[in-house]
Amino acid sequence: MNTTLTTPDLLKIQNYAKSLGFVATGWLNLKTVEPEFVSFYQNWLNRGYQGDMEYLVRHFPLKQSFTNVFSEVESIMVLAFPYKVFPTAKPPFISGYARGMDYHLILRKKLTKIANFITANFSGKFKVAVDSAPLPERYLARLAGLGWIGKSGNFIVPDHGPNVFLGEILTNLKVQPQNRIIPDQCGNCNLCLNNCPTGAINHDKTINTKLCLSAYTTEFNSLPPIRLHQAFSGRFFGCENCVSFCPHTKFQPFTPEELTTPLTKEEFIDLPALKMGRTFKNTTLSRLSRKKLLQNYLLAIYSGPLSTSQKKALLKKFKPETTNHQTLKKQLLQKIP
Ligand code: B12
Ligand code: SF4
Ligand code: SF4
Repeated sequence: MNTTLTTPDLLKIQNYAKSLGFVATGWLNLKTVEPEFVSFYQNWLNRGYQGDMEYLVRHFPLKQSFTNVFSEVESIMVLAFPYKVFPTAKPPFISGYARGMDYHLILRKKLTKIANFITANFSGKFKVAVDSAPLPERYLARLAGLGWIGKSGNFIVPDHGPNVFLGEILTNLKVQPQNRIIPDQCGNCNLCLNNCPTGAINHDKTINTKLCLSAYTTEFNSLPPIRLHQAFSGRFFGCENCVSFCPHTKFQPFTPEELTTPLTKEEFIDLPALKMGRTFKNTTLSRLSRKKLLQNYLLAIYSGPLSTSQKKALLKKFKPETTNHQTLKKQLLQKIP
């Protein structure tokens, strides 16, 4: 018979997680998703809104049962970890979530610490997950009572905001049911919809990723349609208007050490000559290939604040390394007077 964690046990684990910096935690004793979620997600895929992210189609059947991630799963602890964002985008813009060390590495380490704490105190086996496992993380976070899903699709933790990462610990321990749902607090606010630079946010809280600048700078290899070029406005990695305009977002200043990853303006301009492997080592940006980063570079140079002659000179000097670079260089130069 597996151990059943009681409310005081969960509180002890929650306190430990808070000591490691997590701002919200909750538990679920579910093994599968509800049928309503399956049709909602299928409908999103049917509209082709996953764009280049074909892996989402492959992951969809796996997402429906959490036993696909951990065969012995009885309960899931869901956790939210805060990240800092900028109030405004300044080129070359790198989203707050991607500044500093790769969050997947940081969170995985912290989740493993908590899992070890659980095992030491209550026994049990576990599997930790952040982002890339086939789990519907926002769905789980809502059911675990951490917060609500905003109109932007972002998951919002009350008193903290949408600027949180989500992570999970799947265990073979049973938990007393918690039944905690936080009501939606968006009300009449539409700031995310009104400030999305491309109108990528649908009215059912989903994203059309074929219009999303975050998708084009972090996930897609294909080129954005020409009509979106200017909207990049100097973005190099990620976009977070739907996070930074949210009134629930808590802003905290970055310390100088935390700002070491982002490039200076001068380094950025010289990016093709930089040793990227060394510059971006262990950071979220290291998840992208040099080819992809150079594609982002061209768009950021074109749409950023440099003078027309500087842009023209940099684009002309750029030596394409892929056919995408070639096409993009041509498209962008054609649009500069
Ligand atoms: C693919 C992906 C993307 C894509 C698509 C995003 C999207 N909105 O669909 C792109 C590249 C655009 C993206 C961008 C970003 N992402 Co992203 N992304 C993912 C990933 C890998 C899968 C998301 C997915 O399946 N999308 C499809 C939609 C339909 O599902 P969903 O977004 O998960 O959630 C919907 C359903 O769950 C549904 N739902 C929830 N409960 C219920 C219940 C019922 C009954 C029903 C019917 C529906 C329902 O409502 C949600 C909103 O539509 C997750 C990690 C994961 N494994 O889940 C991270 C994740 C969602 N991303 C994250 C982050 C941080 C971001 C960015 C902020 C990064 C940035 N600054 O550039 C932006 C935010 C853009 C936005 N508004 O969503 C965080 C989210 C944190 C948060 N607080 O919400 C996650 C969870 C990663 C992590 N582990 O922290 N992302
Ligand atoms: S990340 Fe940017 S482009 Fe994508 S939905 Fe949010 S505001 Fe719109
Ligand atoms: S900006 Fe407003 S509408 Fe959008 S998620 Fe935040 S509170 Fe909700």
